Amino acid sequence: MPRYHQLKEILRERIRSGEWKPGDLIPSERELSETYRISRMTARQAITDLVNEGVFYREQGRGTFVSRNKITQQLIKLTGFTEDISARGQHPSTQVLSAEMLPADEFTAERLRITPGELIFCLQRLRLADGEPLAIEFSHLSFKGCERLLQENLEQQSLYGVLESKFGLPLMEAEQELEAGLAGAEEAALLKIAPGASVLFTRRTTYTDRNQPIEYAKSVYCGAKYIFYTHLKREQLFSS
Ligand code: 16G
Repeated sequence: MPRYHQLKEILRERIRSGEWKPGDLIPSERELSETYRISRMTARQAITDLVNEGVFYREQGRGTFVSRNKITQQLIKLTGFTEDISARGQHPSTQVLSAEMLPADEFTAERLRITPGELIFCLQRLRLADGEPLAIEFSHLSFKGCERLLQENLEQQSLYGVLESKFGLPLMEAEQELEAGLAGAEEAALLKIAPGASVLFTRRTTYTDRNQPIEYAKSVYCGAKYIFYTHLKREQLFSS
């Protein structure tokens, strides 16, 4: 395991154990490099990664702190809810609202590149972190044998985990859209927010190998609890 990776795990553990609380200032790169006998470059890389993952945040001239209640979903690597929440040292949980085989409507069929009316696995879940509702996710899955998902306990297992380890379907990439919106009465009740509070609607199509769409998910995230983070690089137009 690379050293910066090991350091990331050590730092995460300090949050998980409760030693570091949201808002706490973490030691500087220099202090970390001395404590763990690593280079400052390695310490910097670990901290930057954890900032990108939303575990820490930086304040100009003040230092790096443990993130508060907002969850940052990074839009760089393809990760699932369980991974995102666990990476922050929080406890993810799920309530399955419905799980059934239903005929695909035209729009979903187009996303999943199947014929409208084909039976797909439809899963509606409430996602929580440390018992607090964060998102409602409505996943539509289509692959050979997807009805076997009906037998899986998706309150105790991660969907991405089941797809990859039990069904042998690697998740390779995804396209995602975000749209601002307001919570309707039903969403607000599930998310324990006021009707009309701000939410983020996301739509994600996830692909397995050979560019085959496997999941089309529509989600509603609590606007006040989420930050979506991405890292942009300017394209090098001219070579110097
Ligand atoms: C994310 C995905 C969702 C996927 C879930 C898997 C978005 C918008 N959605 O929440 O499509 O089903 O992760 O999480 O990010 P799981 O592996 O914990 O079940």
